[in-house]
Amino acid sequence: MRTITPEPKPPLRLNALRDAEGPVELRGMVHNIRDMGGFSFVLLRTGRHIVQCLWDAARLGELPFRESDSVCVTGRAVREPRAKLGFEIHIDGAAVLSRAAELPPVTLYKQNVNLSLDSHLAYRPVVLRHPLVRAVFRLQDGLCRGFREYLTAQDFTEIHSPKIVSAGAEGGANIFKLDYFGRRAFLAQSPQFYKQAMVPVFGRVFEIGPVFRAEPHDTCRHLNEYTSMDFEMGFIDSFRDIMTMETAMLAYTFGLLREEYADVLELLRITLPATDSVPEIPFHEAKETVAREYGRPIRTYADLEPEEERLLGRWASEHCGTPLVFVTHYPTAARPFYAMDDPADPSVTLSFDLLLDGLEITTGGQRIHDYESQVGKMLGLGMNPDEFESYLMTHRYGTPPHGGLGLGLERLTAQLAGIDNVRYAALFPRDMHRLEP
Ligand code: AMO
Repeated sequence: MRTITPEPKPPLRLNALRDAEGPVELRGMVHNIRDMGGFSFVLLRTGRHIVQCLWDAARLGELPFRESDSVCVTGRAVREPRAKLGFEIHIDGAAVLSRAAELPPVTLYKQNVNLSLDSHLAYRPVVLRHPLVRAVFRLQDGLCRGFREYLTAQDFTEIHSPKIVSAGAEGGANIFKLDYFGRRAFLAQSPQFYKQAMVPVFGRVFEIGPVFRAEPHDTCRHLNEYTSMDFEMGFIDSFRDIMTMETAMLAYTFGLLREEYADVLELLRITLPATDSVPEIPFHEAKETVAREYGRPIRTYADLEPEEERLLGRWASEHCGTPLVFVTHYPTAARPFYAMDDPADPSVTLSFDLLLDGLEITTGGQRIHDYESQVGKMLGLGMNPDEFESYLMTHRYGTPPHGGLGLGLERLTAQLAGIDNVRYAALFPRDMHRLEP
């Protein structure tokens, strides 16, 4: 009888290779071959690195592989200061593990990807292999890890809420409808109802998951499916507890990136924002500051316009030494029915957005926890509380003062990496025109 023992092959670590003496074995994909006449430089792409190898044709004969093949090479690691990693592998032998049927349609070994948005996304499965492109998703890996590790350490419990739902949580028309065995259903716009329902269960919860927005917005900021990083916490004293938690989470995450993703930060030329004192500015004051500082007339008090957000980012960088800025007290009319109004001025809510470099990356705030108040606000908005019976169980059967936030993973990634279109920060973006690849 065969059995499986839990001892996987250890992942290939660069240091082990670098310090190797004697034979080394390396599996990877042929990234590029440069014929130097007599010998060739073979760049092997592993899951983390591009390793320079040397193929001596006089000794080994013709190359048995070509670009994009998967190979296993054996050889010796030799110190070589001119190689990017500080060493190279002198190949003694190679086995082809898998052959590509065709050469890639895009060059993956040039410094930059010079493709139009359409071609880039059409060839996405291949373009993602480019070192600069895949670095964006290593960054994303670090961001999710930071969020998860920090919140777990703060006693948050990770949850997974349904994405097929019977009612929208965020209001508005931007919701995908679905035929669910003959009944009307929707794709979740956010885990809002469920994370609130979990506060009386665990006190603190978080979720990293897909959400769906049917917004017909063909902009650089909107996706129709994105990854929402949400948390919700009970027994708060104020909505500022949420802002403090987010700032601390970001500080932790940026520390993790500095420690474990330094190669990614370098490749993408990322300077991480300062998090030691993030400014906070109320909505109306934010509008007036932008108007005063940059001469942009206020056109509406309904919401912040994208240009105002951009200028506010500039203001934070110029005056506060960080591209991060919290805008607080959004107008009640601009926030969903679950937002708590400010008792001191019910025309505004105890809510906030966090902007990074002039783009909203987070929305959050305190929620209504009192049953009568929540039903009252729904009625005031012309909603039928009967349609939200299961959501209202949270309030009816008791829930502590609580609040939380939703952070858009792709927007955060794009802003940190200086990417001007959020599509490039989604592996396989879904927008109005793209369902493939
Ligand atoms: P909101 O709708 O503001 O709030 O979304 C929260 C964050 O999600 C990101 N985001 C988007 N990213 C890409 N494409 C989109 N179409 C898109 N829409 C939103 C943004 C935004 O800040 N339930 C609340 C959050 C909460 O209060 O807990 C919510 O979903 O980064």
